[in-house]
Amino acid sequence: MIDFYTWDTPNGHKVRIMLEECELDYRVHPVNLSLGEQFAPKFLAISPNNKIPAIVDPEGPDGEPISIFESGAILLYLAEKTGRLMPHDERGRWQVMEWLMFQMSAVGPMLGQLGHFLYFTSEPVPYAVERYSNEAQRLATVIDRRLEDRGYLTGEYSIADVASFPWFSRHDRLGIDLDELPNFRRWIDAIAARPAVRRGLEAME
Ligand SMILES: N[C@@H](CCC(=O)N[C@@H](CS)C(=O)NCC(=O)O)C(=O)O
Repeated sequence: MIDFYTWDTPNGHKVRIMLEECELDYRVHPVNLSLGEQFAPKFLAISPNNKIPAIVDPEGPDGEPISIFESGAILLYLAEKTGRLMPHDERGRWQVMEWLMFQMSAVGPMLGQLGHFLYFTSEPVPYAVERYSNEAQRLATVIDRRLEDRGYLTGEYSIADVASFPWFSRHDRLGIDLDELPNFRRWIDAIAARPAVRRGLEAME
């Protein structure tokens, strides 16, 4: 049984979707970010950056317990553990790496900042909203272009899609305009229809 430390946010949803896709047994430990529970010393021991998500797998690769933080690392770990949502050929694996790193370095940070400046500042900051809105729209266009001739980011559904979906599924809330992005829309709808994804997005409490 994997211990899963999370909260209802896109980074938490990525891992929960993956746990559901892999049909792994897991126990949810809510880390209430509004109450600052991410700063508790006990949580810091498994997540040195004080952020969700994190997991503890009692059966690590050597049979000993292992804890992992950073959602990208957790997705890779679970893909390797189960042999799921990661291609078995080397070229395919590198494509997944590219699009996973694209999510971790661009999609998460930029859409995260946009959400912050849209919903969490005490007073409006128009420059920041404009900057991150433009970047979010640009990133969605990158995805749309990538999907012109394929159903998923690397052909087959993989952890690259699992990583980006929970961020982009919030396109309405983030004001991303889908009018010119038919491939992006098709991709969002296809992933949202997966039963494991629906379970992974259920509210925790
Ligand atoms: N790069 C990290 C980002 C994790 C992250 O930003 N988590 C947010 C929630 S989505 C968090 O725990 N925020 C709490 C805080 O910043 O105090 C990952 O992908 O796991």
